Amino acid sequence: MANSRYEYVKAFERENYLLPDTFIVIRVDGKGFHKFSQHYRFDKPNDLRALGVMNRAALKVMQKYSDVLMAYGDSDEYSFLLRRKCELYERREMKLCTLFASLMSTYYMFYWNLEFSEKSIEEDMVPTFDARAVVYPNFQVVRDYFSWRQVDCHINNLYNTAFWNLVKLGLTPQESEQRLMGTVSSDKNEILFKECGINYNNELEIFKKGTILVRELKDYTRKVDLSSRQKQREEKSRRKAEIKQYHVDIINDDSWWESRLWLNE
Ligand SMILES: Nc1nc2c(ncn2[C@@H]2O[C@H](COP(=O)(O)OP(=O)(O)O)[C@@H](O)[C@H]2O)c(=O)[nH]1
Ligand SMILES: [Mg+2]
Repeated sequence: MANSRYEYVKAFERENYLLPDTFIVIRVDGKGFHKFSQHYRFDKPNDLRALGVMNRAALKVMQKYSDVLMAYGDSDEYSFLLRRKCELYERREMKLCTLFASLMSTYYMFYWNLEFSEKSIEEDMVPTFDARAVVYPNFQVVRDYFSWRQVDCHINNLYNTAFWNLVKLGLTPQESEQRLMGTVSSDKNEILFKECGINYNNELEIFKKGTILVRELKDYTRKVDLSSRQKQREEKSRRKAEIKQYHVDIINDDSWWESRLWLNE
């Protein structure tokens, strides 16, 4: 194949190398999960087992790539944080995005069939995910990024919880939508409490907060100018580190972040 007269076509290829020394976040999102969730009859507003499938797939991706230090997911999306010095695939955007999207799709399918053996995936309704990569210049923006996703989870979940509970009370979807139009958070809490007899605080944390996966490095201390031996050792400890799962508020909890300074690396 080498040096054939056709090889000039290679010169048309383009590659985007993500900016060095910046935090990379790759977000995957299920394609058409509105339909997918209807087809496979997800519980409303949240299907705990389907969320479990998402979490297992994301965990598997994290186990595969030690450069992923944390991930956050809710509904049909997951965001993966890659460390600043990550050199995976020379930081080639297309490689990373296509890989994360296809891994999520195949692992999702795999764990779905384990979890839901009574309704395995049909060929005309397969789970697929897209992916995008964004680079962030400092850790404050990274924190704000995850806050943005968690706020989104909260807003959607409060709305969906109120919506489906009104429907359960006998309202049509249209009436339920009307009832919630123009309401703020406190109104929705009150509707849930007074009309549906539900205290939103008692809803599952995984629904309200989403899921945080963290690679927990033990005995971490910040070091500068690592030798290549030290870098190898760090890489090894990242690979061996336990990945823990949380459903907590990461928006306002400074100490949560401060006790995980390696995320900052
Ligand atoms: N019933 C139900 N639906 C879900 C659940 N998780 C995700 N979905 C659906 O998936 C959609 C995901 O949102 P989005 O990505 O914007 O829509 P998409 O373009 O259809 O994938 C939601 O709007 C819901 O319709 C769940 O746990 N239960
Ligand atoms: Mg989607």
